[in-house]
Amino acid sequence: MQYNHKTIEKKWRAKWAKDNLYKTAQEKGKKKYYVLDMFPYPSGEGLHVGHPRGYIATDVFARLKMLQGYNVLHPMGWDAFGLPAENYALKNKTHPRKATRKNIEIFKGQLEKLGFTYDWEREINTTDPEFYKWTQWVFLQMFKCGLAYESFEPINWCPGCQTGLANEDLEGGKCERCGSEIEQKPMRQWVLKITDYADRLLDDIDKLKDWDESIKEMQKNWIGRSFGAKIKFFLRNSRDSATSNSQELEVFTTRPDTLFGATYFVVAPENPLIGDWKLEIGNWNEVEGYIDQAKKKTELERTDLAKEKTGVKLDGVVAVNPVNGEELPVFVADYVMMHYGTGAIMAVPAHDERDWEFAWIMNQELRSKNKEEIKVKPVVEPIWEDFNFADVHPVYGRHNLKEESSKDTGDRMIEEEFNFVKKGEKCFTGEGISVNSDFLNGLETQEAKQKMIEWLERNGLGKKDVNYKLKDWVFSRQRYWGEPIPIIHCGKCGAVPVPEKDLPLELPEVDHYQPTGTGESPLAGITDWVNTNCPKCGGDAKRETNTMPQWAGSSWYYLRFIDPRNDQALVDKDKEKYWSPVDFYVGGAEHATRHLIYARFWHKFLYDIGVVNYDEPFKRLQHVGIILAEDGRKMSKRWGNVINPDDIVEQYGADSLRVYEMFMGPFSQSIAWSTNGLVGARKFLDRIYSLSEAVGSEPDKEEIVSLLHKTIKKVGEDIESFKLNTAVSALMILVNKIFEQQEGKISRGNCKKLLIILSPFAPHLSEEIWESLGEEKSIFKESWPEFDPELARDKTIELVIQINGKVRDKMEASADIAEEEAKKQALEREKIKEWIKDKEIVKVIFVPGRLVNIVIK
Ligand code: ANZ
Ligand code: ZN
Repeated sequence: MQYNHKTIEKKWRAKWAKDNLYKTAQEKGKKKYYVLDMFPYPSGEGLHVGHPRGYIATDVFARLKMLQGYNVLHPMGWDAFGLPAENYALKNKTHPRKATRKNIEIFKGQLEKLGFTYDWEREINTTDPEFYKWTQWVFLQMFKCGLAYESFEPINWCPGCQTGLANEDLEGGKCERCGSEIEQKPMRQWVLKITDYADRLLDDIDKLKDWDESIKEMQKNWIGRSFGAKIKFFLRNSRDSATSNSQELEVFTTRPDTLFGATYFVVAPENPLIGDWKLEIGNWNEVEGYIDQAKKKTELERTDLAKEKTGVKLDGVVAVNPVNGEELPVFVADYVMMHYGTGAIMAVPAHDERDWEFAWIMNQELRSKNKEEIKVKPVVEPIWEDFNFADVHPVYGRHNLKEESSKDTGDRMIEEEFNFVKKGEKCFTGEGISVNSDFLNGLETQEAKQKMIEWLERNGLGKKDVNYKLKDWVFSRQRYWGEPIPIIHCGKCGAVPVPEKDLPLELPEVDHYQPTGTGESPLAGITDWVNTNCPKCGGDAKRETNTMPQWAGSSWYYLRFIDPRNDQALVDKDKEKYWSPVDFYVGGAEHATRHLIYARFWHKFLYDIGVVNYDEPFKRLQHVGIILAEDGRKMSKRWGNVINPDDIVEQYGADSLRVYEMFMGPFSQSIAWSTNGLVGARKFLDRIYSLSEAVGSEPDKEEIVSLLHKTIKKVGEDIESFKLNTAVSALMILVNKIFEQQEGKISRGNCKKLLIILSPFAPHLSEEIWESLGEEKSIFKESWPEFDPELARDKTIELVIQINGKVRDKMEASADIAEEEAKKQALEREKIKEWIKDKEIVKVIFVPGRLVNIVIK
């Protein structure tokens, strides 16, 4: 029997809105729950069925929490500044504001059809001056605390988007948006000192117990902290060491214990110091040619381990190793990056694989020219007990691993590797015992590092140091569609903040919002906006014309949902205290290192200045897998495989879409759309509808009652742990059982329970049936049903575990445990593992209800 989704769904959405069912208010004494989606960019293409997957899941979750008696905050808004919105507007020749407004309307219309619990009175939009007033306010506080500064360093410039970009905006050296090769361009820019927070951002990751491990790992790597030392080398003219001046140059190393093994020295091609030595360098033309070549390479090409290393020796210059006075040849090579460490390195080919490769390649050339080769000097010997294959560099050696592995196996091979390493015939990057290193000899690596640092510090030749991969956040864009940076430049007073009372500093209207490409934003052309007076001295001054990047508003928006219309403060303190932190945050994994690092940074800053009371913004984090098209490709206009949720809602109903998207597979996995699956979801709902027509007073069979209680327990627990697919499947199993055992009839009391646990997934249909049972209040005013633990308990049995037919262990298992699960559990038991040790498992046999037998060799 089919239900009419069109009339039912429309009716309930109107009623919920009229009754203000989802209006959220602070209620003293009621437990709060804040569940949030990463808010969307309203792009011009509208939503496809992949977008709502996360929104549906948080909605199911929010409804569970409502039914459990929580005061739930589940808001929605728009992240509408930034390049995508602006590029869309440029392409369609409309003003970005107009385009944005229209896109929001489309998005909102699409979302509204899906029956979400959003309180639209809390809707926010990052491009609304009442919102970005506070984005600007945060910037000003950072400026006052010395965390926002102007810099003139070369930055990433995208010739396609015609703007500077942050490191986070690149993907393999290309613009993440348009794919253009990134250039390094020196220009004035605003930078946020996120590196001041690097340690806290890193160390506090361990507090985030309910975050995906993978995302935490990505953040750790992005911050990339390395402990080591800075060491002073001296560069001087090799011909006339007595008279030439020597120049100090520092290197950063994570292995100060290998200082005695440094056999050459490298400077990055961009290092300005090379120019200072122009007169001393005998082969200047060659060096200059190399530097020009290096400029054309992308960062990825330069750092790729698989690419052959290149470089040129600086004839006439040597570097003096501070620990033993040895003179080392100096090279310029592009595997050394200017913006990491100090832009120069001490090279230890015996223990660093990049240096090893470089020396290997360079020596072939030097040999052919009859010049002195780079030495390889082993200074760390491996310890046999800890020796690990992975610490031996496999390529560029006299002994190639591939050849050997065909001849030798096992221990012999390891022993041979060990001996190669000892002789310095292969690169060894592991830790061990210092050798050939004077006062470090005999020490283990950790101790040797320590001792070398002490020696350097005592002699004023270096010190302990930390380095981060994370760079300060380049925060200005030379584009129109962003928050104006609230700074005024005065000839006398320098950069002066716009007074807080003048916020918001509104984005002015311009005739041309196309990027200028000159490194200035289109705002620079509006002279009557640019020219202003200095707030400090009253003299002539000019406004900053750069705008903020699209990541600004999203760095704090979740706080504004708590108190969206406050014009006195970013957020009211009491309200913040009640609702913060976000209990559960759901969104795409692509935000792991950008949005989520930026937001944690801003939040910690707001914590430090007393705006928020908790130092991490998001308690639990879950990432959502992508929905691919039925053909297995990404949904895209380009492939013509986009499915619009509007069409699905029209044909099958919103509840079917909701149930299907939750059922289609584990939430964090990417998965292809299937129309068959959708039809299945609709059939399931039709069955429930017909069930409701057969509600009676006859009591249900014991088996059904017990299964109902199990299902109540399972659905609640599964939603809580975001196993939404198995929650739906449990509901399906229950409904099937009712048809099988009771011909689709069910008692009134149990039908009500079934409807409540179904309602988070299919809210419209559940409300409709609920009402047809004579209920007057909304089903969402009910409580989540309790289950009887006795009835919900799985019947358990004892399974015997045998090894080669002999009983070795026993375990409790549910009576209907699946074969795979039984085998897995048996093999994971400590006792059994002890019996098996490293013996080969031939097969595992399962006899349901009785035993698992493991056959080993
Ligand atoms: C000598 C040495 C010996 C190194 C050794 C390693 C092993 P992470 O861990 O990524 O921080 N390095 C330093 N600055 C560099 C730059 N600007 N471009 C390229 N490489 C640079 O890496 C730190 C190590 O990377 C440093 O430690 C340095 O090489 C290299 F057995 O110094 B090491
Ligand atoms: Zn001034």
